[in-house]
Amino acid sequence: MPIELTSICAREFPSVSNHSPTASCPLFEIFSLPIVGAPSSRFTTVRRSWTAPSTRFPRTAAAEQDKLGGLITPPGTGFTPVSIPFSIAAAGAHALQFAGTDATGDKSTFIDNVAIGSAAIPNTLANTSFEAPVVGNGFAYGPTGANVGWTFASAGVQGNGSAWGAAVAPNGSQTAFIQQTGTISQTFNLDPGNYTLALQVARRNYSVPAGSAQPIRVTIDGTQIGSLVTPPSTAFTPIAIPFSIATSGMHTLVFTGTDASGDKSTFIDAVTIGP
Ligand SMILES: [Ca+2]
Repeated sequence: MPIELTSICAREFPSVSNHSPTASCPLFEIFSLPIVGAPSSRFTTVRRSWTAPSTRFPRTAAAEQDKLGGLITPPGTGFTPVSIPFSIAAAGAHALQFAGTDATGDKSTFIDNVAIGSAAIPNTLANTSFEAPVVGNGFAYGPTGANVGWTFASAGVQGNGSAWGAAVAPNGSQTAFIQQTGTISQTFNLDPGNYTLALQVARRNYSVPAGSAQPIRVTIDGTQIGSLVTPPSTAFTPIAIPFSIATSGMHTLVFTGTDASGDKSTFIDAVTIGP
């Protein structure tokens, strides 16, 4: 999410070559902007090549990140990327401020290309065995929270011995379930390349009509990969689907039930993405 900073001094000093502090534009140049829900930030910073009173003085300037790591001191007059992880505990508006810290002489720091990204996007699939949250021999529709990773709709997690009557989980003691046209999705980073998605599926013993299965559509970034996955039995069966990724960055894997008739559910466990 790119953010445009507004300098309170830029309007008065369009040319920075002769910039010097005044009452209306103090030595400490302060930028502020609202942030909403932002786990990490990146920006570039650079020190100004012109300093006062003379070049014999340390040619450094710094902007302080309040509670966001240490002082940022530009190492040179070339722009240098800076990345500072942080977390936000409460929803709503938040203020980010860059402030100079050295009142001696005349030193300035340039800042550009401020960006705030989410560290919540994992580099690999999370909770691939659906062991979180721990539900024991129970189940949970649409669980959320730490380590859950997936987003569930008309779907969730169930444990061995639950009322869902699933076969024993092939990995760990819990599996996912998708009921009717429910979905399970997760967004993660993946580099371009050829991959194989592996998972294990089983149909629920109870179904309406009896003996029917819930076919699952698997998509990456909205495009179906492989054929519909129809569990052949109530026992878990391994499935492998090759797919390729063309662009780096975030990608979204979705499992979707496709049959809204009756009441049919599919269990999923042991999801992996490998070469
Ligand atoms: Ca499992």
